Amino acid sequence: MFARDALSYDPIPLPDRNDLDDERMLAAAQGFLDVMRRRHTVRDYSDRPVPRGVIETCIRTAGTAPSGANHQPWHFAAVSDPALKRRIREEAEEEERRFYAGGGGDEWIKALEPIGTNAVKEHLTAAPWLIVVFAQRWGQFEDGTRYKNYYVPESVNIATGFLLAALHHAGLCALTHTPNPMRFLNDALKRPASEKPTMIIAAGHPAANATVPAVAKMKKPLEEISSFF
Ligand code: IYR
Repeated sequence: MFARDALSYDPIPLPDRNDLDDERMLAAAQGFLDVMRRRHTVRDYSDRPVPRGVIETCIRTAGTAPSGANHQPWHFAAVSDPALKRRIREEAEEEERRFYAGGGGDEWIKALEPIGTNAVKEHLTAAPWLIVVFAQRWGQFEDGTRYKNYYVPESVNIATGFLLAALHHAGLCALTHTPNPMRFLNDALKRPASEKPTMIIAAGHPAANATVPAVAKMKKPLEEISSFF
């Protein structure tokens, strides 16, 4: 939705202020780091169901992300239907078999060795939910006329980050998955050609025997990922 009838600048006082003192600010920053450090990308899911309301609420969080001109150029297709998950799995595995058979190129396939991935994508049927993220390259008013969206990849990727944080905060595990190409998702999920699928996010509870690759715990230190001036 992009409101054609709200196209003029109409300032309202900043609705939510959070004037923490410096000490509380640091404690809050540290607390969030501690929460986010406990997020892991998980490939092995249990069959424990997740209520739709939890997924809806996490998607609402994603929808609070900033976006170019506030056009909110995203759509999240949430799938729990087993037959549809199976279809998505079959079509994704077909793409992945091509990738691992050499389509990805030797260097890329080698880089994935420590992650331990292959063309079998059990998470696509095992996880109770798949959330497929679509980027809206252009939008349409109700009368069918098109409008341009701006900073689409940036906006959609920020919203996706919010979604991953929300799922984690709700106690769920997730896996970001990008079979390539992903056009089959438009057909499976009935999304228009103006939308580009960017990612499949599997979400659910981890299996009892879930593992993560040891390398996933090795995060670059602050000195390497930042510079201060
Ligand atoms: N899409 C493939 C390959 C893959 C690519 C990267 I970069 C990863 O971090 C993991 C996998 C797959 O899902 O197996």
